[in-house]
Amino acid sequence: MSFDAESIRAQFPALALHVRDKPLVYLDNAATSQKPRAVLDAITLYYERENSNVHRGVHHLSQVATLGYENARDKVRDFIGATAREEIIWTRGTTEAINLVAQGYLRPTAQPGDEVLITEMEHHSNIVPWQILRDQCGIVLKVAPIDDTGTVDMDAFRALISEKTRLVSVVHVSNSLGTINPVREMIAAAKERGVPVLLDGAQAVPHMPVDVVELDCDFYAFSGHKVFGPTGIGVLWGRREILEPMGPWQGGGDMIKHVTFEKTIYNDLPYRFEAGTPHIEGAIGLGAAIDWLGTIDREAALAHEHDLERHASEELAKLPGLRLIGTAANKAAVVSFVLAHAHAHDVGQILDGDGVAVRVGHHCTQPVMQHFGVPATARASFAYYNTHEDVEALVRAVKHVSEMFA
Ligand code: 7TS
Repeated sequence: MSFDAESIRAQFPALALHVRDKPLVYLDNAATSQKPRAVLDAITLYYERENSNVHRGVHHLSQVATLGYENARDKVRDFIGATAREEIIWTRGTTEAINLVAQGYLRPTAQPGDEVLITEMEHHSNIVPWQILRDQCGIVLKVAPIDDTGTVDMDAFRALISEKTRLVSVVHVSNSLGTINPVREMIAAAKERGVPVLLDGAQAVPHMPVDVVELDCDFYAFSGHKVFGPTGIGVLWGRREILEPMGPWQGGGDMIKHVTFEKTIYNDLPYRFEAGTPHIEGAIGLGAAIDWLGTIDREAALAHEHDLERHASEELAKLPGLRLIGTAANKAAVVSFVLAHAHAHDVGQILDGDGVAVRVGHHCTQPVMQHFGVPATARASFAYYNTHEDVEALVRAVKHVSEMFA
């Protein structure tokens, strides 16, 4: 049975917009996805009928809000195959989740010379937190190189794991290249040396089913807004044995059991890492997004995205002066490219005039741009609701740019 992207599209109000008098062709899903009606309705319902602060409230509304908020945590647990709700920590997004690991897990025990291994294709949010730790504690950042297709050199990766490696932190799917990393192989290599692994799943979770137990990683981070949920909410999953001995990283309400001026007793998991009033409607909205994902055939949706990626890559590669950036054998639905005679920003602007929304720039992966010797790329990134007509509109618009700059 073929996948019915049209029936999915119909559930996303923003996809019916017109931009500059043209029907919107939304191909910026790696930056953020659009939201289905089910998510918008859940957020509206929350504010209309359930709005209250969570935890410690005896009144009705607070109990309803707490229930919705904590139910969403259970949905996330099931969504990523975790075994315990205590392992699901709400964060602002992937960025905050990685910073929590850097500051909450590694910093308290980091010694000068301890190593963190990443890859050359990381998003800045999986580079800079370790550089901050380097300035704070003298850790050493090791970087596994990529080749010219955007594939990690696995021999180099293995060779970079040493007795000083404290953590391997790698992106599951690259946002600027689309590369799907061989994370099972990477995790096995780290585990052989007893090294824990953090996966940045920001671009994996929106496309493929993820099971953290099956993956055998130790931390997994993702953002709600890239997986059809709201902005400002994300998740850090951590193995309970690792989280349990960790001290808090931020202090405030909710993360405590008892406070006196002399001594404070910190709360249990997961609340110990969730100081302050949380993003209640964000959690509820993400829970609704997970429910919504449960209504679609994700295997078929993933196959559909692969078709779109292949279609776009094949047609774009035919255009004179166009160079695809990121041609790994195993790729998600992200197509980055540069044109010989037009800067990426001009490409983005002209495409916008044709109603086609792509992202242009370094995509918060400046080392990737340095590797390929380009300042920026134009990037089309697909979601389940995109269609082959969207691909054709993209190709037409890029041809239009080529003609203008020929
Ligand atoms: N990791 C990866 C692989 C990402 O793609 C992003 C965001 C992040 C981490 C950070 O996520 P956040 O939700 O905390 O900001 N990537 C992009 C992008 O490609 N264009 O805009 C944001």
